[in-house]
Amino acid sequence: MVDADDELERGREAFARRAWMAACESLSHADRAAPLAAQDLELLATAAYMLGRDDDYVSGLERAHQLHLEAGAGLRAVRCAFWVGMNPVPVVMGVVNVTPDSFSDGGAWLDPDAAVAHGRELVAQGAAILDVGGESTRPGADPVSVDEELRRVIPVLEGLAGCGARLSIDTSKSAVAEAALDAGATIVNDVTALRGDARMAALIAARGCDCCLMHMLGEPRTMQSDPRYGDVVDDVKAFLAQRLDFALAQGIAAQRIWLDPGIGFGKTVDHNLQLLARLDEIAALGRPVVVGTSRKSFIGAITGREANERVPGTIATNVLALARGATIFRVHDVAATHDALAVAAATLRGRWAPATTS
Ligand code: HH2
Repeated sequence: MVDADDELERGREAFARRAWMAACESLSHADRAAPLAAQDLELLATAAYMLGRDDDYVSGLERAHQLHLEAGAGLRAVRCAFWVGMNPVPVVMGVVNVTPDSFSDGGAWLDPDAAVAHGRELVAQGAAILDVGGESTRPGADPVSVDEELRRVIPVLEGLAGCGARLSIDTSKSAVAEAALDAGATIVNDVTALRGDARMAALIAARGCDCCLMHMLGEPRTMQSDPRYGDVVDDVKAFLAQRLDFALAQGIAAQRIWLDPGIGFGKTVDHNLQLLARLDEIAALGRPVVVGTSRKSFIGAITGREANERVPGTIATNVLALARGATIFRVHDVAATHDALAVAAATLRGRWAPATTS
């Protein structure tokens, strides 16, 4: 005897399968039919996934991602990118400050041998980039001459050759950037976003290296005295869009440009938090986003912790930044951040790969 419940169940399954198939057909024909909204594409891609049609799944989500980006819907674009594996593995940029006065580790790595050993240790902990700097940007820091900056950073860059990570030079001076590129750096991290030195853009264009363009209100010496914005996220986004256009006009290739909201650079605690909460709007500019929250004072303001006790706060901000589309994470505490980001990225994707380092 046929069980009526079984038959009903089989009928429902067949109906559901036909519905999914029809949805997948629409996905395949979406180019020819009326354009689909991004959220419809997401649904159709889900249908394709359930039927094991991997190509339709990927192409549907890629198109949804693009439409979300065009509509400025950063968080939705980020979500599609994670599902389809378009979001690259998070990249940890370890900080190597060769300075006497950096806000959290000033003087610790002023000796070149100590700085090189520290950099190599950060690579062993998971840093894919080392950001070497010879001038502190903390509020009130004294300016450093070109000669002094060169004396600090060049031996360290030379000593880090072959360390297994890409080398970045954290400078606003084209003469320092040029010597650093000659010494093996392939990234210029310019906290003035090409506004500090008129020769910087042409140098980066000519050398074809990567560059990070960061937002800063005012200049380091005075930037924390009463910073004001209309809407901080809108203002920072407009600034970065304008600097991106400038860099492109100067001949720097789009794929060489990274953007950074400049956490702590002319921002109150609230400004920093709003930028992190709405980081997906910066990611919607379509370029890799760098974030530098590491040990910064807004974490101290919230937790009451000293700079060297701000690792948990740093991790919290970086994990949330990852979920909002950031890809490069500039930190002092590499081992802990690397592990947190690896687990967070695997969770966002719903997939993982075994660690290659112990
Ligand atoms: N923050 C600092 C320095 N450089 N570069 C980018 N792209 N983004 C940042 O957020 C950023 C940066 C400040 O941190 P630190 O280097 O540790 O301090 P100091 O400037 O005092 O050396």
